[in-house]
Amino acid sequence: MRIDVVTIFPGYLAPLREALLGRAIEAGLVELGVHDLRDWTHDVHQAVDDSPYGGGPGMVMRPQVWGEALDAVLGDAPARLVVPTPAGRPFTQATAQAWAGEERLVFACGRYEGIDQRVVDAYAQRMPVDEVSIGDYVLVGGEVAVLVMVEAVVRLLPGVLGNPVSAQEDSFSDGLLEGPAYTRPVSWRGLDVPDVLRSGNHAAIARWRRDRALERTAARRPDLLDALPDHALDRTDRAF
Ligand code: 6GU
Repeated sequence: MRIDVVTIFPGYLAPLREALLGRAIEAGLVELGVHDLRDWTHDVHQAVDDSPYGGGPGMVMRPQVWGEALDAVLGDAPARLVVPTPAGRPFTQATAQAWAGEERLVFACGRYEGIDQRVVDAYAQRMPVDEVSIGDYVLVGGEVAVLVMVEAVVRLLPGVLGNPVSAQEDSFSDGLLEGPAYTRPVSWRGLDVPDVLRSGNHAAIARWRRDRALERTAARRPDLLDALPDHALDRTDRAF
């Protein structure tokens, strides 16, 4: 997969080259390009924003500079364009799974009050464009959202995680939150590992884990339980 990010703060994306993502790049599983939007300005001040038509606070990013930048970064290869914005559709695990199947993702990070809408409208005429939000809170710009989304996507690519079963058993992949996990020692600060996990009874362990996942989901994310299709719950599940 090829990932490009256009931003006025390229340094913000440095963590993409660390740890799991850095190894995916070194292993050739992901190619990453980070581009400074100001490289496509022509004025001495390298201005990327201007005041909004209709008035109001804040600044809007100018369409011409974004157009030149995206034309250059996109080239002719097919790609999906992603514009992070708190006004976007929610980014979810399902979005990450869908994007993990793409050849190429290009992220356009806006700052200030956003990017002139005509940029999205123009590119949407020739390629898939997603305006997405990572949650119901407001960030200063799209850069941190890109870190979140790229990490969620790249860990799903074949060969990136040491153990592919971890991606299959994630919270959300079965629509439930994951339950608690334990390791040695058996007793710590007076708290013991649940006996069932040391019983060797695999059916009992699976049942216990499922019950804890259901219990936690009911307590923390009742919306997820309500959204489960009927066939996702068995008869023993229905107590929760
Ligand atoms: Cl994608 N961008 C910004 N600026 N704020 C956000 C967001 C994105 N998602 C949630 N808040």
